[in-house]
Amino acid sequence: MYTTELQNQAGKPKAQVASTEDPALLEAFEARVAADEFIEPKDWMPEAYRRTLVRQISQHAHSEIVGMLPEGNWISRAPTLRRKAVLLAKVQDEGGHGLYLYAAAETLGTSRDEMVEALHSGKAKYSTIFNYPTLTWADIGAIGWLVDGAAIMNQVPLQRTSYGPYARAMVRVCKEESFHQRQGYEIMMAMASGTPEQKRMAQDALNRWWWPSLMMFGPPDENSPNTAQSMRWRIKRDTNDELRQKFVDVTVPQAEAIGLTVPDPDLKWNEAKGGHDFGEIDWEEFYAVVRGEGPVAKERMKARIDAWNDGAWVREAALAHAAKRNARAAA
Ligand code: FAQ
Repeated sequence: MYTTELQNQAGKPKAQVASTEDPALLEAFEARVAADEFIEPKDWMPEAYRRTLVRQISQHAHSEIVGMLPEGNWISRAPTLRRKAVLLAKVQDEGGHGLYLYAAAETLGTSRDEMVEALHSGKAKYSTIFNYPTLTWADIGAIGWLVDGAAIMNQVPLQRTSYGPYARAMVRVCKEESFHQRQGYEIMMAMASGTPEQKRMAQDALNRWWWPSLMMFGPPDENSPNTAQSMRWRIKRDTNDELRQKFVDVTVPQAEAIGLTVPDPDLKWNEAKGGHDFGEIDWEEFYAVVRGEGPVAKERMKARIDAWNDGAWVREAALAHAAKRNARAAA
């Protein structure tokens, strides 16, 4: 018997939970993780490790898929053909990321249908950031710059996460996200150096997307129930607060370079810590959005459920086609 330290929602150790898993297997597993070896689908792993991975990877996949919606709204309204083609490619990439991630989660023994059902029933989460509306074209710039920027900050370390299929999926995802971040920043750059009205739109988008982007990294470490264990298992390589700090430090000079102001009166460089101090995040807003009370949460879920129902005939046709081909091959 061994014990696993769990943490409650306040991030404090909650209980020592007895496990009936074989201590020798557990010890070998932990030694492999400590040696930075990848754990692969057929390897033995503790059930709690498997559950944590399914939770994180499937939520990550859902975020990519729901994340297509805010930008998808703007494909038909992009200001030029070039912008339209780029946005179309970006949104398509996000769909691809969702599919690699669902495939990575499936290697842990959970089916795509189960994951989709968990999303549609509200059981599974997806990133809070996608519950905010995209009001102007500048929002598309802000999403690429800030949301993809935050996603990369979180995902680059995940290329070294301990579960092999997740780590490998992240390699391609990060390459694509870095192109997405640059296209967003380029939109912001063009608008910030455009007409006064365009600059105003860019600043307004930064004002609305800044704080929700900081929330993407999750609750503060002291209130993060999963971080400590996920760090021990090397699923997470950095804590929520460490990544949030890095994001602020990288992004503030980018805003300054294009003449935009980060909407935080408490933001200032702290020489001693070698990073920026920044204002308090509205955690009540964060938890409300996590609970499904975000400004456009209902629209987002309706769009996904409608797409799933409207696509039923495609899935049925593909299955019928596969069955026919198999029958022909067997004959
Ligand atoms: N939104 O104990 P922790 C993208 C939940 S991809 C909603 O700290 P953990 C690409 C958390 O699940 C963006 N829920 O949890 C793109 C947990 O609840 P649970 C997505 C959140 O897992 C760009 C509870 O709070 N990226 O943007 C959020 O250790 C543009 C307690 O939190 C990933 O998913 C949140 N922001 O750390 C697409 C990256 N934060 O599950 C389209 C992979 C926390 O116990 C356009 N995921 N929660 O019921 C991770 O790195 C981690 O899961 C964290 C959370 C850091 C998100």
